[in-house]
This record gives sequence, C-alpha cells and structure tokens, in this order.
Amino acid sequence: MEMTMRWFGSKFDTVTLKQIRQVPGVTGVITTLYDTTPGEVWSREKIKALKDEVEASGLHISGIESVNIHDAIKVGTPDRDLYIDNYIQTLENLGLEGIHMVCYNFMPVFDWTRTELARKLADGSTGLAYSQEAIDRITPENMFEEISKDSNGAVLPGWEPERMAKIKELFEMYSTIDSEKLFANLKYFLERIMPVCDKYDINMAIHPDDPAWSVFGLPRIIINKANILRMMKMVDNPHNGVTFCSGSYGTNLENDLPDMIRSLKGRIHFAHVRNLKFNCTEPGHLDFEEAPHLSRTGSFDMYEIMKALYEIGFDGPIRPDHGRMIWDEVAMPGYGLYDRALGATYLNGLWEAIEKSSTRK
Ligand SMILES: [Mn+2]
Repeated sequence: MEMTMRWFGSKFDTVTLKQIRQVPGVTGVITTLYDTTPGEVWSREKIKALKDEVEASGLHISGIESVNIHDAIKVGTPDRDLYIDNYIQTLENLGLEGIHMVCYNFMPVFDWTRTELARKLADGSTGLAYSQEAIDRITPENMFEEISKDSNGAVLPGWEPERMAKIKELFEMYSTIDSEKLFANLKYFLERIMPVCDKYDINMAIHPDDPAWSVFGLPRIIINKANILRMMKMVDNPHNGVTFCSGSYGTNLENDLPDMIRSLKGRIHFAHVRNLKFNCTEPGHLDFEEAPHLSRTGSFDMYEIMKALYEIGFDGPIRPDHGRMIWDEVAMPGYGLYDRALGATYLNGLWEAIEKSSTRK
C-alpha cells in the first residue's frame, strides 16, 4: 500500500503540500480539480499544472478523488452519452498524465450525509456525526442549510451551493429511478468507459454510499457485499473496482468489514480507513460519530481491517479518512491536518506490525 492524504488544491485547502510532505510515511496525495463541475472535460493543461505543483513539493498524485458523475448519467437521460463522452475525455487526459486511479460515486442527489459537522466529543474535540432522529426531523433543503452553517467557510465536497440550489429539480429528476434502474445506468456508464480505462490502465474505484442505506427516499446501491459483488460481476473487468471506505460501509453494522475486504481481492483500488463510534444501534435511533482512528476509541477493529487489506495483497493508495478538529485547528470539517496525520501514523504502525508478524496467505 501507499499512504496518502486527500488534498483539495492550494486555492481550497487549509492544509499545505509542505505540511503533508512532513507527515511520516505519506508519499502521495489524492486530489482533484475542485473548481470543475460534473460533466466538464478536465483539460490536459490543468491536470499537468496540478501534477507539477504536487511534484514540486516532493509528493506525487496517487489518484483522483473524485471525478464526479453528472446526474444525466445516473438518471439515464437522453443526453447522457454527451456527458459520458466528456468523462472519457477526462479519463484519457488523466491517463496521458500518468494518473491511474479515479474514485467516484454513484449516489443520487446527496453525497455523504451527516447531521452535525462539529459535534462536541468527550475530549473537547469536534467531529462529524449522524443521528437518525435528526434526519427524520428535517427536509433535504434544511439539511443543506445546516451543513453550510457549520462548514468553517469551506465548500464541502458533494455539497456545492450551485448544486444544492437545484435540489427540488434534482429530486424531480430522480423520481422514476429505483435501485434496478440505478444499477442499469451504472452498468451502461461502466461499459462505455472500460475501453479507455483498459487503454491507459486506469483503475476506477467506486466509493460506497454514505450512510449505506437510502436517505430521503432516494435509492442507494453501493451499500453492502451482495450489491458490490453484483456490480463487480456485471462489468467483470479488473479496472471496474472499488474504494473500500470503512467509515461508509461501517455505518451499516450488518456489514462485516474484513469479510467484505477479503471478498473483493484484486478489485480494491483505493482504501479509506477510519473508525466510527456508535452511541446507539437501535434502528430509528441510530447515532454515531466519527471517532479517532484508534480501535479502542471507536466501534471497529482497525487491526482486523488493515490485516484483511494486507492479506489480500492490497497495493493501492490508502488514506486516513475524516479527522476530528483537534488542537484548535480551523479547517474544512473532516479535513484538518492534525487528526488525519495521527490517523496516517497509526495506520502505518498497524501495517508495519502486521507485515513483520505475518506471512501473506
Ligand atoms: Mn470515504
């Protein structure tokens, strides 16, 4: 594996490449052209400029998170081919610049969903949290307002204001889309992009839906082992792979994370590893917060997650995921420097111990 951190670009991120370069064992960044909109072609010049900037800091681009999918593709409207053509062009430009991993998601309307961006935790730090009772009380429009209020002035990935301004229109677009149609539209998209992925050896890594169930009546399909194996099989090409995100699949306690990892051998191209702490697991009252990465501060066994990745021979980029705000840092929620740096160091420590104490099966 290669330890990386997510970086949103010098115009958007409070964390600098210089700081990332100084986190022990981090050699790459996962980045994006944050000022592009879904459906737009990423020019080779812009990609090259981003790459040069990252490389000048002594790091390199380990992959893109994300190249977002236009709603026309997810909904399957008649103009989807135009947007898929643009996506193919973007992939070709990335391939020509030597970038071989692209994370994306196929969630209708909303990207990740949390009800609080700055819940005060027992140690005085703050973190993102989810409460089912809070979700049940609010409408999608209110949720956007709540989310933007606590964002420390940052534009949150997947929650861009231009997009959220059209929220009613978006719900309308998805009104006839159920899980089966979403699967069919995903298949259509993947079949069209696989040739360019084969040509440039680009690993597509779908990010799970977060949380891993339907919200506000919208279908969500990348949520569990059965669905993800169905997706791998429906377009059976190694370039059709996944981002294994423990914090997203882990929202559903029925997901056995190490078992899912083992079942996806050869198809995990990117890993997000973080911990959650469940305060209540009763359906209807579900409540969790994004905990520090360390196993004993949350609900997951991080050693077992890393061991499963080690055992399947995972060799892609991995990154600590959302961190808490600690030591008075002010940054994009989930994406400060300090707690993610602690996470990277902890995950590197686990990996070293696993490597030294085991023989790969
Ligand atoms: Mn993730």
